[in-house]
Amino acid sequence: MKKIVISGRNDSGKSTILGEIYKGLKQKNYQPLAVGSGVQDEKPYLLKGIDSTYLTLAIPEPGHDVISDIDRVVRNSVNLIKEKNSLIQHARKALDELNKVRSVMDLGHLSQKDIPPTATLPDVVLIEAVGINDGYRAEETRRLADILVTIVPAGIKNEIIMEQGNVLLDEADIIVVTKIDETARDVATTTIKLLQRIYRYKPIIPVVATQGVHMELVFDEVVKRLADPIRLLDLAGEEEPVAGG
Ligand SMILES: Nc1nc2c(ncn2[C@@H]2O[C@H](COP(=O)(O)OP(=O)(O)OP(=O)(O)O)[C@@H](O)[C@H]2O)c(=O)[nH]1
Ligand SMILES: [Mg+2]
Repeated sequence: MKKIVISGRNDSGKSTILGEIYKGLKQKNYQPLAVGSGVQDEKPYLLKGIDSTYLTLAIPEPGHDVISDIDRVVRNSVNLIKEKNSLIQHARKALDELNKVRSVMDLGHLSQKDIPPTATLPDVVLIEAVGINDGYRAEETRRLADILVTIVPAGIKNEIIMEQGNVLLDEADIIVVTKIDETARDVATTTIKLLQRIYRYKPIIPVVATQGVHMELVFDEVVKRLADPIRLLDLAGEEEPVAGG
């Protein structure tokens, strides 16, 4: 399963963006599993409509941005969903059996509708990093991510962006600039221009995450990276007619 990691400073808007990306991926028929890094993340996730089945918290040790054994957390969550599904399937079978007995005894059928449907298994993981207050240097977060989305609040000090060793900016796949609605226009413009000057070839997307403004641009970049290029190549090959005889 591919891991999308949302990194960035404290209070930069990571949970809000994660919730938005979750919604966007659901609409594109993915089923993400959301992994928060602290109790403060739970409420924004639920507000964004993340189903509690697909929500888990994994709190890193102090000084760390993400937990080291995230794979275990993901495996546990998937196993829980599988167990629940298996209970549901058993309940359905049991009710079928009971209804057979009731039918022999001329009693009415009991309805299956009170048994919940089984849950789809997740196919992509969305992880929120802690955002320790020292800028964008958490290398473990970069290593963990298949797709790294780094969040920069529009009002951030320029010196922080220009610090050396900001791996989470230097190696971000997508940079999202948040809170442009509550930042003075000239300040936001300066931040965006500075990022564009340093990271010429990266997507740098200004958004108002709380209102979903420009979030579709973020989904497009994420989905583009989720699609497996090898598989796409194969498909392209199948469609091409073979030239000559
Ligand atoms: N005006 C405005 N507020 C935003 C935006 N994005 C997030 N916020 C607000 O900023 C606050 C922090 O947002 P979160 O998404 O919780 O930020 P976070 O980075 O997950 O915070 P921590 O996990 O606590 O580090 C909340 O009150 C959000 O409603 C935005 O684009 N515009
Ligand atoms: Mg958060």
